[in-house]
Amino acid sequence: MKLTFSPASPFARKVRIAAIELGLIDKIEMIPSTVAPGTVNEEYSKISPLKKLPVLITNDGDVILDSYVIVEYLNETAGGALIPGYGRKRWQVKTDHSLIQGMLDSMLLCRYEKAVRPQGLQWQAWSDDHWNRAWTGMARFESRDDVLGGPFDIVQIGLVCVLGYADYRFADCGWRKAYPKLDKFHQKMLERPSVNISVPPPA
Ligand SMILES: N[C@@H](CCC(=O)N[C@@H](CS)C(=O)NCC(=O)O)C(=O)O
Repeated sequence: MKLTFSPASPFARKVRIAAIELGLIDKIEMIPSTVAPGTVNEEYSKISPLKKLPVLITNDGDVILDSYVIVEYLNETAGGALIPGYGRKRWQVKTDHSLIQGMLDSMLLCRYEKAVRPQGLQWQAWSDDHWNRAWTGMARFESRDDVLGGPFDIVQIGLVCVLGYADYRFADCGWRKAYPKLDKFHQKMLERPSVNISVPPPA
């Protein structure tokens, strides 16, 4: 299998953590890839018209996207327990993960607004609104003892990617002070080699 990724991507980090935990990491060739919003990037668009990473290419040559679907594929391949297979718990995990996915999307939009959009075209209220979505999402998980102390699954993995991305791109946002339970959770998660090894490198 092949995975397009960048060390900075929280979505790719989610897949990398899952692959390590599922014992599949050695079966995946990592393909460092560059995505550049606002550019044509024809080469990457041959892999996926959405021009987003990560993308998994299976041994049969099938292309799998996005990060949730890739984790689901790896989980099924390994017979893992990162996503419950049925019942109420399954829909709760999928919904919690959707919230995390939306938080990451919003954080990325904030990042692109500053780093990619030309000055003068930037829209502060829009950026503030997206940051607020991520921030209030963190507040939601701060009160979710069942997630913070629950089984290791795609929600815990996704949450650690949110917090790692906050450290990486929004270092001054003060999430640790605002959300002490998330801080404790994050510290505990960093004890896992899969989480520790995938921390984004200094920018
Ligand atoms: N829903 C996608 C989101 C992936 C995503 O937004 N990846 C970012 C990198 S962290 C990207 O490729 N951005 C390029 C772009 O939006 O043009 C997933 O879960 O895989």
